[in-house]
Amino acid sequence: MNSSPRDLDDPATDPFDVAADAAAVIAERTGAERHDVALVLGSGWGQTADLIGETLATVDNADVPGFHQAAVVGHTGSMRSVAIGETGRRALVFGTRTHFYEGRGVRSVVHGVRTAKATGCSTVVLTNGCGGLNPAWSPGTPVLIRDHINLTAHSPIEGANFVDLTDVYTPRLRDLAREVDPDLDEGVYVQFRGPHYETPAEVQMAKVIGGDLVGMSTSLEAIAARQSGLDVLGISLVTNLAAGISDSPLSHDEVLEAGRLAAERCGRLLAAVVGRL
Ligand code: 8IG
Repeated sequence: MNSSPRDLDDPATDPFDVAADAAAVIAERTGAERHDVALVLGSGWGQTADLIGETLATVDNADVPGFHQAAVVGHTGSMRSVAIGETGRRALVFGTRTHFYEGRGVRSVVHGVRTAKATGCSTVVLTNGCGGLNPAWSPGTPVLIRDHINLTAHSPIEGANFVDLTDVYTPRLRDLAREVDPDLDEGVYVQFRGPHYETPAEVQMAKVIGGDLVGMSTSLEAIAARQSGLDVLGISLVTNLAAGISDSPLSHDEVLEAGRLAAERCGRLLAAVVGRL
């Protein structure tokens, strides 16, 4: 490999070259020439990939160009190559993501998605933990992402490159998820910068502009995925009611607990969807 790895933050670096470097390391370490689907596990989703199939290799993020250790408690700073049942296909499971609020720049935020494409994936499943605006969504409810509103004021796309976002969250994949779990609701995900949660007034704003879910990830990654020609499935786990929707204050412990409670439903959903892609 390169003795001096390319620096993703250097404007002179092409981020797609770093993704290609990362994919080469992943292929070498996992023994898999290609992967077919990538999953990004957000808050509350940590254990949910276990039902997809057997883990054949685990690679530390620190060993892969452009990747970083986990910044969030409950996330895992490694990626796994998982056999998708008996299909002979492979899933690349990212145990954590880089969030925009970490200040590493938007290239780092979308590096996993670009690396997924470079390993051969045609689909990425983006999961997250988020706040819900619909009081009927009790903590632990998974919700399909139908569309998003990106309030970060940033884009992962560089230059005059006008990527169409009409169907960011591939309709066929949403149909597939609903076949697996007919009770799944859909919603519009609003990405805030964070890392603070919203004020109740900001949550009301999200509602007025058409949002159903509030979080700190996913939108930028989904945009980069569409630029790369990947199909996208987005699933949020409502881990808490958004600020002001219920009377109680928000805590990360509540987030982790909701994840534990929802792990079985979410795990079955992921395994079934990935098995049928
Ligand atoms: I987990 O209520 C989780 N992540 N912005 N708001 C935002 N992000 C979140 C929330 C939330 N819950």
